[in-house]
Amino acid sequence: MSDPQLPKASLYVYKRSIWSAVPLLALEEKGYGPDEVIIKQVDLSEGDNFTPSYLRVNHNGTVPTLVVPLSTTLDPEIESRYKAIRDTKACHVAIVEFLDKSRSPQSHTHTTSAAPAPVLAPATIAFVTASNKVIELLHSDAGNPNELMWLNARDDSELAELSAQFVPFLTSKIRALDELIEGNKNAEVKVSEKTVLFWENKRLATMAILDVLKDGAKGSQELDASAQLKRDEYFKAARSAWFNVRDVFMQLHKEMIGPYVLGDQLSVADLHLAAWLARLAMLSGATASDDGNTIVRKIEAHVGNGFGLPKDFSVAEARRRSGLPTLNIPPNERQSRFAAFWDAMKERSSWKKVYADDLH
Ligand SMILES: N[C@@H](CCC(=O)N[C@@H](CS)C(=O)NCC(=O)O)C(=O)O
Repeated sequence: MSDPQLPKASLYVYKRSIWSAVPLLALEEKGYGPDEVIIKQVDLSEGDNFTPSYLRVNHNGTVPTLVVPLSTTLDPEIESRYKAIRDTKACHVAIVEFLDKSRSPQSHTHTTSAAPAPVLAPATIAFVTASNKVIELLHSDAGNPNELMWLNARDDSELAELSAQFVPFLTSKIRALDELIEGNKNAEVKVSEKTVLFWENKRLATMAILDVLKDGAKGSQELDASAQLKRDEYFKAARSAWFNVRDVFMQLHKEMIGPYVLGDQLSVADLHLAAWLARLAMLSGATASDDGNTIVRKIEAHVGNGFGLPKDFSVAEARRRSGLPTLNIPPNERQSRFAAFWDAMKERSSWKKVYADDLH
C-alpha cells in the first residue's frame, strides 16, 4: 500500500499533446497504480504552461514534466524537496527512463499496484544505440510532429480545414500571453525580464502561424499582397516539412527490427514511436480504429510525391511475434514495419487508454 504521508510524483500533461502521451503510455506499461503518480492537466490552449508558477516547474513552458520528490528523506516531519524532469528524450535524465527505473520487477515497495513492472530499457549496448537513434530521429527538427501539425496544409482547401481546427486554440493562447504581459506591467511584484522576453517570443511565434491561419477560409483572390506573400511562404515551408519527413520515415524503417523497434519486446523507443506515429497518422486523416496497413496507406498518400514505405515484413511473422492470431494469413504476405508496429501497439492496454478519445 502507498503511504499517504509519502510525497508523490506529479506528471504535468496536456491531453492533446504528443509528447505527453509518452510518459502516460509508460505509466501503464510499467504498471503504476492510479494513485501513485498525480496527473496534473496543463491546458495549453489557455496558456497554463506560461504562468509564472508553471515556469518555475519547467522554464521551457512545455509538457510533459515529471516532478519527483528527492528521496533524501522519508521523514514526513521534514519538508520534502522536489526535482523536475523536463524532457521525454533520452539525452540526460528523461521522464520515461525515470519511470522505468523507479518501478522495477524486484521492488514492490510503496506501490498500490500488483501489476508486473517490465523493464523498458534496452538490454544490450547495440540496442541502446538503436533505441537512442530512433528517439533522436523522432525528436529531430525534420520529424518534429508539432511543426508538421502547424504546417499540415499545402493548398487552399487544406488551409481552410486547418484554420477551422486551430484558430480558436491559437487565439486563446495569444489572449493568455497578452494577459500575462499586460498583468505584469501593472503588478506590484514583477517577473524577470527573461520571462517577459520568453512570453514576447512565444507571442511572436504563435502570431506568425495565426496570421496565416486566420485568413484560411478566404480564397487566394480575396487576399491582399502581404497576406498572399505570407500564405505562399507558409505553403513553401509546409511542402518542405512534408517532403523532409520522408527521410525520417526511411531512417526509422532501417532501425526497426519489427514488430517493435527492437524486435519482440516493447522498449522505451516504442513509446516515442507510438506517440509520433499516432500523430502522423492523425495528420494524414487516420483514426484510432484504422489498422496498420490502412494508416500506412493514408500516411503515404498524405506525404505524397509517390512516397512508399518498403513492404518487407512478413505479416504472419509480425502477428506471431505480437501474439496475434495468424489464421488465414498467407505465408508470403508482406507489410510495412510501421503497419506491423501499429497493429501490435494498438492491442496494448496502454495504447487503448491513451488513445481512447481518438488520435492526437
Ligand atoms: N523536448 C520536449 C518537447 C516537449 C514539447 O514540445 N511539448 C509541447 C507539447 S507536445 C508543448 O508543451 N508546447 C507548448 C508550447 O510550446 O507552447 C520533450 O520531449 O518533452
